Amino acid sequence: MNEEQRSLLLKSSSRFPPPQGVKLSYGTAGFRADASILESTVYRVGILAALRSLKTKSVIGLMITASHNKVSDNGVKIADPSGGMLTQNWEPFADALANASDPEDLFRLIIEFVKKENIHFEGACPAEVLLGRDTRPSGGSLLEAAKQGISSIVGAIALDMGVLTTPQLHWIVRARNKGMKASEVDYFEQLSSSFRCLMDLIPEGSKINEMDDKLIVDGANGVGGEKLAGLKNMLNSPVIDVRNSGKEGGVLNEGVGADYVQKEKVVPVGFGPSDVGLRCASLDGDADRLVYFLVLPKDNKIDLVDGDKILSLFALFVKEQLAILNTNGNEKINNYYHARLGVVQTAYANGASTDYLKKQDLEVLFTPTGVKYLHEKAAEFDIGIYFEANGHGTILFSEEFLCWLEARDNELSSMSKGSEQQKAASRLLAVSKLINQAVGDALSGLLLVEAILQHMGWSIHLWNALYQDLPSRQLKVKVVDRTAIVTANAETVVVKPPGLQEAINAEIAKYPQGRSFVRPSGTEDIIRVYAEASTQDAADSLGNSVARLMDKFLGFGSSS
Ligand code: 16G
Ligand code: MG
Repeated sequence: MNEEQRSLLLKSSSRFPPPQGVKLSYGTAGFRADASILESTVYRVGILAALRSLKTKSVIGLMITASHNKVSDNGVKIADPSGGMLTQNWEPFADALANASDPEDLFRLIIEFVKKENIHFEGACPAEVLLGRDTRPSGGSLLEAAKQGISSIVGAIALDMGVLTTPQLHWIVRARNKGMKASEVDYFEQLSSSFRCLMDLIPEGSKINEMDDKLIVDGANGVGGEKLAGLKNMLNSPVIDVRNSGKEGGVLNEGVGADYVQKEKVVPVGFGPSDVGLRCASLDGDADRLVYFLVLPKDNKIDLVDGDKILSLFALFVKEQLAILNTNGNEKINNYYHARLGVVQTAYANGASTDYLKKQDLEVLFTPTGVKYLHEKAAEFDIGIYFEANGHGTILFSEEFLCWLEARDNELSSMSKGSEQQKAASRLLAVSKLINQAVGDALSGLLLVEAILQHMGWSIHLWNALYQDLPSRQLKVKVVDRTAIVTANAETVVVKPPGLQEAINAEIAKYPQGRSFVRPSGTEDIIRVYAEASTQDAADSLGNSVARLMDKFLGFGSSS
C-alpha cells in the first residue's frame, strides 16, 4: 500500500469516529442499529465493499436498509459478485472493521487483511461498488458515508443506483457481473415479460372468476409498494391495488408489512371488513419478504398464507412441469434429464408444511435461520426452492439444467411447437427468468404466485387449503448472555448448556404433535422460543414452559 493510499484512509476515517460503548456485529444479514449511530459503520462497510471488489475483480453491491425494522433504524449489507450475500469468510473482518476504535486501529486491520487476502491495489481493474437504499429518511446521509468509505480506496468507483428494493440491487449486481443488461428498467422488463410468457401459457379452461382476479397489496409504506405501483403498469392482469405505498402518509413498517402480518396475525393498517375473502399480500420494508393473507370477518384477524405455503405452491408447480417435460403421454421419453428438485426450510417451517411436502415425495432439507444458509443449500440442486416461513425465499436453477432446458425448448419448438412438453419447457424457462436468482424477492415472488394460481385455476382459498397449519407460538426471552445457547442440527437441538435439551424434550412429550426449539436471535439480544402443538392452547402452554426453562437455565429475564 503506497503513501497516498495510507494518508487517504487515515484522513477520511478520522471524520467517522465510531460510536462509543457500542459493539456492532454483522449478524445474520448485515449491520443494523439506530440510524443515528451508523455513519461510521456504513463508511467502514464502504471500504470493505471496495476491497471485496478488488479481491473478486467484480462489481459489489452495498445496500442501506433495515428491512422490516422501525423507521428510525437503518442498516447496511453487502451483495457479493453472484448477487448473493457477502461470503461468510469476510464477516469476521466486517465485525473487526466496524468496531475498530480509531483510524490507526482501522488502518492496521486493513493492512493485515489485505495481506492475508492478497488483495492488489494497483491492479488493472478498479473497484466498483453499486449503492442502493430503501426509503428511510436517514438513507441519504448514510449513502454519503458509504461513498466516502468507497472513495477512500484509491481509484474505487461508487455508483449511486438510487432508491431500490434490496432484491433489485442484488439482481443488478448479478446481472452486471454476468455481462447482462443490468438497469432497473431491465429488471422490470425481465419480470414483466417472463410473467406475460407464463400467462400466455396458461392452460385453456383454468380461468378463475373475476373476484379472484383482484389482488390487494400492503406495501409496508416502503420501497416495495412504490416499485410495485410502477411494475403493475407493465402488466395486463391481475388488477393490483397497492395500499400503504408510503405516499399516503403512513409510517414505514408501523402496523403494516409482511413481518407485522406474519408475527401478529392481524390485518395491516388500511385493510378492513370490506376486504374479507379477497386475496391480499404484504411486502416487508425492503421487499425481500412476501406473505399472503385473507381477512377474516371478525376482530381484525387474518388467515395467514405464509412462506411455507408459497414454497408448497412453487414446489407443486415445478414438479408438475418437470413431470410433463419428462413424459410423452404415458411413456418416459428418451431425451430425459433427471433434474434434482429439492426444497429447503428452517425449523420455523410449520410441521404441517413439512409433512405435506414429504407426502408429495419431495426431498426436504433444513438449515439454520438466515438466507445465506438456505440459499447455499438450495444451490446444491438442479432446482432448489427455499423459503423461510417469514416469506423470504426463491427458486434457484443450476446453470447445467438451464443449459439443457434451453436446448430442449429450442428442439421442442422446432419439432412440436405447442405440445405439452414444449409448453412445460417454456414455463420452466420463464420461471427461471421471473424469479430472482440472486435472493428472495417479494415482487418477483408475487408475480410467480399470481401466475401459478391462474395456471391452476385456484383461488387463494383453494391454495390455503393445501394443508392446515399446526397452531404455533413464538416468544422472546431476555437472558443474561444469549450466546450461552449453542444449537445443532439446523437449530433443532440445544447442545449447550447441558441438560437444557432434555428438559425441553420433557415438556414436548406432554403435548400431542408437540415440537419446540430455542435459538439465540441473530438480530436482537434475545432468545427466541418456538412451539407448536395440536391446539393453540397447547402451543401457548408449551411455549411458556420452554420460556421458563430459559429463565431457569440462563438467568432471569422476562418472556413476552
Ligand atoms: C434476518 C434474515 C432472515 C432471518 C432473520 C432472523 C436475511 C436476508 N435476513 O432478517 O432470513 O429470518 O434475520 O432473525 O438473511 P432472528 O435471528 O432475529 O430470529
Ligand atoms: Mg427485508
